[in-house]
Amino acid sequence: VESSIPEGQRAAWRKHSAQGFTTKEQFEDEAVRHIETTLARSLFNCDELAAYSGTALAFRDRLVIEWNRTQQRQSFADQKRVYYLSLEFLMGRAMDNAMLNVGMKDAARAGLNELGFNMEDVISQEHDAALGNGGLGRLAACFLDSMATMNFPAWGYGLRYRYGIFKQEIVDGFQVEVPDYWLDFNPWEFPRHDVTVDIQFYGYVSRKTDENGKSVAVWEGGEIVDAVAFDVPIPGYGTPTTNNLRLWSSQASKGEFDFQKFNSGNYEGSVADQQRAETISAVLYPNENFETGKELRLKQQYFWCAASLFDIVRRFKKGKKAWSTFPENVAIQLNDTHPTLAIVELQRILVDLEGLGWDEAWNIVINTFGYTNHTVMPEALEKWSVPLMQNLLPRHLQIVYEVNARFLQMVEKKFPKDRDLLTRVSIIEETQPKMVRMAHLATIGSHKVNGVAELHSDLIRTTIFKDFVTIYGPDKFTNVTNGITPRRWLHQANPRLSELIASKLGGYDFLTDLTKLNKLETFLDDKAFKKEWQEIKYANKVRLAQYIQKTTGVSVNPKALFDIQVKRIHEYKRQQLNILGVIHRYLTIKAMSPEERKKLAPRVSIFGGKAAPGYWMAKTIIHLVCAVGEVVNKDKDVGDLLKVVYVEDYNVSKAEILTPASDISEHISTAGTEASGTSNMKFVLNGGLVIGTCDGANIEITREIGDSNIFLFGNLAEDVEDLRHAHHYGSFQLDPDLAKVFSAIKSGTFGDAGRFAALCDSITDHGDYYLVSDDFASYIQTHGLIDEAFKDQDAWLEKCITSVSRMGFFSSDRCIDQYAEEIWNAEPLPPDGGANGKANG
Ligand code: GL9
Repeated sequence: VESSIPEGQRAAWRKHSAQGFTTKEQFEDEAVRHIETTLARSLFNCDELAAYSGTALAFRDRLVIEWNRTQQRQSFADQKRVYYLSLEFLMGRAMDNAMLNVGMKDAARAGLNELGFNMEDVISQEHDAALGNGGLGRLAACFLDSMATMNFPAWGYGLRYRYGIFKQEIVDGFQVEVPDYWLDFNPWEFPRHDVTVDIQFYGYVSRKTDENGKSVAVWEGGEIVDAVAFDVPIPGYGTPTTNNLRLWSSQASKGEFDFQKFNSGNYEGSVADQQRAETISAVLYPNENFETGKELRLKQQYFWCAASLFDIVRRFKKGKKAWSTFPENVAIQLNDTHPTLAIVELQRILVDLEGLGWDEAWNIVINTFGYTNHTVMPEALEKWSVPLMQNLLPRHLQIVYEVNARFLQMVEKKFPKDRDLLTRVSIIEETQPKMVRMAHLATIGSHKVNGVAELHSDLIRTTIFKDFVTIYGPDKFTNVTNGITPRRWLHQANPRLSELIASKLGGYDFLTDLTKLNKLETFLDDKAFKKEWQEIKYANKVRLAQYIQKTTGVSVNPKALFDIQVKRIHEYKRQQLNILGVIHRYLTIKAMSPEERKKLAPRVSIFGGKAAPGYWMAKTIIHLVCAVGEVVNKDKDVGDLLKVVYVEDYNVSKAEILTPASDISEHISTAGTEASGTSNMKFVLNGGLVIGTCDGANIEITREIGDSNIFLFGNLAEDVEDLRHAHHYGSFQLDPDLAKVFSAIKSGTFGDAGRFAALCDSITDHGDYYLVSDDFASYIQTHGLIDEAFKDQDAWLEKCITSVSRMGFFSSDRCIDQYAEEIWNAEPLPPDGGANGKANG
C-alpha cells in the first residue's frame, strides 16, 4: 500500500530531506556519527573495521538519495526497462566503487587520515561479495556498472546466497574449501520485507472451467516458500543514475511456519520446515562450466525466476497497458540457460493466470526474451531430467511439452520427413530418463541468441545451434563480444596509470568513452611519459611482491618478468600446460652454463584460482603447482631466475592487485573451448602483454592491438577435432620435451610421483583431450620469444602502451550499446536535463 504525503506537508519533508555530505568536514561528521550511533561504539574505541563501517555508511547515505531519485524517475518515465537475469553476480567490494562513482574519494581519504586511518587499509576491511564463480558472474557485474553509467533503466535479478563461492585455503599444497559467510556486516543491501512473493513447488495440475466456459490449468497443492527481496544500489559513474540489483532470499512461508505446525504444537517440525526453505538460497553452486543436475539447483532456478517474473509483471501491470505491449515495455536478458524457466513461467502467467490465448502469449514471450550462450562445452550444457521436473514443477513440464509439440510441428512443416532433424532439435532428449535440453528451450523461447566473442558465436552457429540456424535463418543469432568496465578495471585497480593517462588526454573522459585511449599512441616518443608508465608498472609489481611475501613467505624480485595465470582451474584452461612449461624451464635452467644463465630474464610464475570441490583433476593441478614451487623456490642454484607462486583464494579484490602487476598473462585454453575470456582484456588494459591461443576474445584483441603486440601460439580451433581423432586412431607421439618433464615428475623431483600419475596419464594414455602435447613445443618456443622481447625494455614498453591505446573496443559500455541496439531495443533515460556532471576523484 502506497501512501502519499499531502501537498501542505511536503515543504517540511523537503526541508528535512537527506542531503548527504559534500565536504571533507561533513564526511567526518557523518562517518563519526555513524560509528558512534549506528554502530554504538564509544569514541576513540575505533578499529579499522569500525572505520570502514562508518565510511561505508556515510557513502551509503549518499548513494541511497540518488538511488531513490533514480527509481522514482524510472517509475514516472514511460519507457522500456531492461532486466538482466543472472544466477551469478561477482561484485567484489562495493565501497571503493561507490566512492569513485559518488566522486568524494579524495575528501574521504583526507578525512580518514585526520581520524588516524589509511584509506587502503580501510577499504580492505570489506568482504568481497563473491556471488559468482568466474567470468560469467563478473560479466554480469560489469554490465550492471555499464548500464547504470549509461543511464539505462535496468535492474539485475539474482539470488542472495548466504554463502558465496567458498574461500580457498592452501594447506600443505592442497586446496581446502572454507565456507564464505559474508553477510555479518553488509551495509550495501536493503531488506525489503514488504516485497515478498509466494513461490510454489511440487503439487499437481488439474483442469477447471472458468467463468467463460474455458478450460484452464490449475496448479495446486505442494509447498510454498517465500521469496524476500534484498536490494543493492548500483551507482553509475559520472551520473546520478543509481540502478537496482534485486536479490531474492528464501524464507519459510509465514502462513506455514507461524500457524499450521506451530499452533498444532509441532514446534520442531516447524523449525525444520523453516530451515528447508532457507536452504534454497543458502549456497552458490561452485561449479564453473559444469552442470550436476541436482534438484536443489533446479529449485534455486525456479525460485529466482518465479520471484523475478512476478515482480516484473506486477510493475508492468501498474501501467494498466495492454498485454500486447509487454515486449515494448520489458526486455529480459537470460545470462546463460540458468534462467530459462523464466520463459516457461511467463507463458504460464499469461495463459493460466491472465487468460491469454496460447499463441498471443507465446508471441509476447519470444519478443521479451534474449538468451546469451556462454559455452559450447557439452558438460556445461544444462539438461534437467523429465521425472525431476515433473515432480517439482508439474505445470511447467506440461508447458514445455506443449511448446515443444508446436515447435516440432512447425519444423515438420518446413522440413517434411526429416525425422533426424526433429530428434536433434527437440527440447526433449529421448534418453533414459528423458531430459529437457535447456539451451533448446532458451533458443526457441527468445527472439535473439548471442555468443560472447566472434569465434564463439561462429561456433554456436555451426555446432550446437546449427539446426536452429537452418530452421530460423541466421538473423536470430548474433554476436556481442564481451567487455569489462574501465571504472573498476583501470581507474580503481590502477589509479596511478589512470591518472597518468588522464594527464595526457586532458581528463577522465576515456573512462566513459574508452576509444579515447587511442590518442595515447601520439605519446610514444614522450620520454617522461614512458618513464612514468614504467615506474607505475614497477610500483604495481612491488606491491604484488609485498603481498606475495606477506601471504606465502616467498620473496620475489619485482624486476623479474611477472608471468600470471589467474582464473578458475580447469583442464580446458590448461594450467597444466603452464606448470609443465615451468618445469621445462626449471630443467633448462639447471642445465645452463653460468654465461647462459646471465642472459636469461628472471621469471616469477604466478598462479591463482579455485578448483570446483569435486573436480579432482583440477585439484591435482593445484597440487602440482604448489609442489613445483616447494622445490624451485628453495633451489639456491636457481635463485631469482625462477620462482613459482600460488596465490591463495583468488577473487575480485585480489584481481585488482594482480592485474596491474603483470608483464605477461596466460590465456592458453585449447582453441575453441574458452568462449571469450575477460581477464585477457583486463591485463592488456593495465599495460601487460598476453601469451594466448587463437581462442575466444584473444582473436579480437589481436585484431585490435596488432599481432606484433601479442604472443600467439598453438593449434587452431578448426584443427582440434582432427587432432583428437588422430590421438585415438593414429599413433600418439608425446612431445619429446614434454617427455623429459614427465620423467622428472616420475622420478620424484617434486615429491611423491603417484599424486601426479593421473595428470600425466590423461595426456600420455587417455587421448590428451586438451592437446597439451600438441601445443607444447609451440608454447615453449613462444615463451622463448617472450624472454627475448623482455630484454628490450623500450620496445616492450612501446608494445604495452600501443596495446592499451587500442583497447577501446573492450569496454562493457560498448557491449551494453550493442545489446540495447540489437537485442533489447531500449533507450537510456538520462537524469534531468541530461546533466552528466559529477566530479571525479
Ligand atoms: C564463461 C566462459 O567460460 C568465458 O570464456 C566467458 O568469458 C564468460 C563470460 O561470457 O562465460 N562461461 C561459463 O560458463 N563460465 C564462464 O566464465 N563460467 C562461470 O563463470 C560459471
